[in-house]
Amino acid sequence: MNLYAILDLGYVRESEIVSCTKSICGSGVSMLQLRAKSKRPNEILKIAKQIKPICKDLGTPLIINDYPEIAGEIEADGVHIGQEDGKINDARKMSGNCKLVGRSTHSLDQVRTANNEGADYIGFGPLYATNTKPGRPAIGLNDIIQAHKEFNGPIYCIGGINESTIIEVIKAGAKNVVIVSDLLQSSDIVYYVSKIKSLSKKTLEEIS
Ligand code: TZP
Ligand code: MG
Repeated sequence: MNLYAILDLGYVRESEIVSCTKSICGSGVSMLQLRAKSKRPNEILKIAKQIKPICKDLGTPLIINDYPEIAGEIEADGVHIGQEDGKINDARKMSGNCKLVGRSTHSLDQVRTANNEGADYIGFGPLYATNTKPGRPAIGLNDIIQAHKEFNGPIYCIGGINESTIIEVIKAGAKNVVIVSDLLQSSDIVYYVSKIKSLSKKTLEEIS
């Protein structure tokens, strides 16, 4: 199970960005996304420049949410775009050919489209309603297995995943997950990630 973390600046104070990035990158997550919905592009660029060397030193791929140009400028490993953010190929070009272009999907139709468009990975959710993405209805767990049949690449299940829900999410067929608020609000991120990983491993062993 790969765990994809998001440095969502709705949860992390400016003064904690560096220490939080270090903890996340040292915790064994597979990727880190910078997500800053309420910041302007020039502020996001500044923060991206700050965290890029940390991610590089610790070997964690860095993905920039929403802004292919910023991903290109800092030579990030990837860019993540939503349903309203244009075509995968356009984002790839705008990012100066980033290695990874990811897409948020909320239905099986969107999974199929992302597959046809050549998304490198997708987010699939929100599985549960979540304050991190207010107003977006939960899609539930029923389509996870089918989504894996429709998409030829990694699927990161997302939305409302935490220490309690991770077990049923894995039982429903999730292979990789994104956790935002529960991870960022934990008192010890390194310990939190190891706990999620061991819960997932145990659950996978039980169901296989
Ligand atoms: N896209 C779908 S749900 C979500 C995003 C960015 C937020 C997930 O956050 P959390 O706090 O893990 O529920
Ligand atoms: Mg977007």
